[in-house]
Amino acid sequence: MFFYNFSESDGENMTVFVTGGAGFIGSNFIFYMVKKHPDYRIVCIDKLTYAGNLSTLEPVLNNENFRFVKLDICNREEIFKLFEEEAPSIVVNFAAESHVDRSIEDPGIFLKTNILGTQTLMDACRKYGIKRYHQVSTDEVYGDLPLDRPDMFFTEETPIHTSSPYSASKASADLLVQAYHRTFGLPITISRCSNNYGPYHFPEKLIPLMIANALNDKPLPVYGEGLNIRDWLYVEDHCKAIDMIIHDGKVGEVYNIGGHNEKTNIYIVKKILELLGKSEDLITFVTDRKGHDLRYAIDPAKIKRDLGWEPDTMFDDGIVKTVNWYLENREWWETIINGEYQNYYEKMYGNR
Ligand code: NAD
Ligand code: TDX
Repeated sequence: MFFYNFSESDGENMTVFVTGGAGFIGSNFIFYMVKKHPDYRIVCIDKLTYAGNLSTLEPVLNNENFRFVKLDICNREEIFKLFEEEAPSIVVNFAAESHVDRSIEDPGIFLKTNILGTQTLMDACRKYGIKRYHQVSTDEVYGDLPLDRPDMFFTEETPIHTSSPYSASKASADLLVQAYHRTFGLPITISRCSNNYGPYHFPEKLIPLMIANALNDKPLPVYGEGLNIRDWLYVEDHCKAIDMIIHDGKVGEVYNIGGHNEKTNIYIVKKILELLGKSEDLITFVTDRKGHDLRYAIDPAKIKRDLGWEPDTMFDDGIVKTVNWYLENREWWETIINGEYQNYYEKMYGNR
């Protein structure tokens, strides 16, 4: 096992593995990195599950500093081969099963990809050497906050306390990442981000689902009374934070990422209808999610203080940009909702 020191000056020799790069945040991160660090070699590893879309990466597919490899992060033999071939300096692990509702239906694949996939990547990092392994985690590992305590926020010291099989799998991975740092000295960092939104967000998640349904004049299924609160971050701000952490973050540390943009779900749904000029009659209250977390809210003081990160886009601007993106890129999401997604939708919402 060997590790080496990081310095920005060896940019030309820098190879970054981005796992899950054909998904929502991973693809946005690849676009961000290609623009910000054109001399870096980016290798995207993605299994192309239902949530992965190779067409999303079309703008960079022919870039000479970019390579796409269709591969499961749990495939130890092939992952090790790829590390040997490409000798990455940095690994940023986005690859995951990411939808809470699916984890309630079928937890198994969440444990496999999110925990064992993380282990496989870190074992390869140990064997072939790495400057940084970065784990993209979530604020959901902290559980939830009460609705009537707006003074409470998640800090990096908040105890792990999970609610869904998804968040339990992400928390397990975080613990494993910290164990590999303590036991094997692996140079890791972890970021825990709040809810992202923006371009290429898969239309099973709240914001893109509501935009797509509104545009198709279909009912907008709001869980419970729509009073649960999420802390929304425009995806590019998340990408900017990860770029800062992998370059300047302190090895072994956890960084929370969020921008104080707390909104109730019903506020968001009404805002989308308003922006699209659609009637609130489309709102349909449906059976609540099992174990539904009440409120997430991040305290980003640490990343602000240590790395100077701040979000550039506040919710009221970000939601306008997002709605416009879905209006201008109908083909991207219509292709998705015309396929296997129909079966998913019927199963999840048919009798709700
Ligand atoms: P996503 O579901 O849109 O994309 C996941 C990607 O991972 C897909 O391209 C999929 O094909 C790929 N993938 C899944 N299993 C794989 C495997 N076994 N091997 C290789 N590739 C695999 O997810 P997202 O919303 O972009 O989330 C990315 C990461 O960020 C996840 O780790 C998630 O937990 C975390 N996160 C997401 C949010 C959010 O609001 N979306 C917030 C905080 C953290
Ligand atoms: O149809 C819906 N109706 C509804 O009311 C859907 C899909 C969601 N909701 C509610 C549930 C949540 O309170 O909207 C809120 C947001 O739901 P999701 O978009 O499913 O996101 P969430 O469960 O908050 O998890 C997201 O943020 C943290 C990501 O999917 C995770 O990957 C990330 O870790």
